[in-house]
Amino acid sequence: MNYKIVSDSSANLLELPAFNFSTVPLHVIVSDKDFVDNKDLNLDEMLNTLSSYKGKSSTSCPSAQEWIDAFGDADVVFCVTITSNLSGSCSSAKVAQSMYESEHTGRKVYVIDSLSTGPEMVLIIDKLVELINSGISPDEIFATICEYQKETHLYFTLSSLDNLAKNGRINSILAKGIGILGIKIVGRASDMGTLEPMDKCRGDKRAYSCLISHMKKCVYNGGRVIISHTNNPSGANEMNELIKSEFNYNDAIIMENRALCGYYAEPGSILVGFEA
Ligand code: X90
Repeated sequence: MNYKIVSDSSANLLELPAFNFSTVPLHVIVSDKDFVDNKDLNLDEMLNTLSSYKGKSSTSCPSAQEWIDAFGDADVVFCVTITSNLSGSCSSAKVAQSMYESEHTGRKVYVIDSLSTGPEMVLIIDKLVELINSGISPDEIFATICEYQKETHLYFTLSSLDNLAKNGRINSILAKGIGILGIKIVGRASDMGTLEPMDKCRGDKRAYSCLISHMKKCVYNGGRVIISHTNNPSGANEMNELIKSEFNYNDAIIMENRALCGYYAEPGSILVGFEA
């Protein structure tokens, strides 16, 4: 059986070494420019355009046809999307699923709503690779991944909530004051796949140790960690060092946010995906 994993670009992954994988881009639209979140994206250009542009900007999710094109000719597709509570990506994937399955008898698509984004999607994708390679059946893989999702989390510190508020992804009252005077928000992806604020902190250092204290409350106990950042490699390293010293963890994987996560998790932000 020919397996494929397909995710949308909010996972910040372009390829998976030694696995049949494709990604479907979301779009960031600034003025008349469409930044397609694929391998050709010029992230610096996007961030520079955004910082100098004061008008409206927005994002859009993949169409069902884009998902179908990415499914290719696989017999079994595991499709991982950004949270359905903040994006239409998962709905498009479900439309693609029923079209693909009805056009190709015997083929099967499993849509996995990450209820999250970025590094937590990478944890799910890595676990899918492990499960597929273990040789268990597709239905068993799906059931196991649904259980695994209960153990994975996404915590973050954000430097601004402007783009989230302007695009109606959070309540705009929440966004007030964040970013001004170095106020950072520390939050997490809720069980429903929405942005759940946990604390407000002044300055990066306080925000990082605040995030660590919330990880402790969540009974983080040395599982895998993946960190992504927007234009903040030093912050990501600092967070990695803190996690290593506080929890005796080896080393997190550090990744850069691409267009979609970089647009909403504005420069200076850090996302931490971990297994509890
Ligand atoms: O369909 C679209 O246009 C995409 C909309 C995506 C909106 C949310 C993106 C969040 C990106 C920000 C911090 C993490 C929040 C996680 C909450 C589940 C990253």
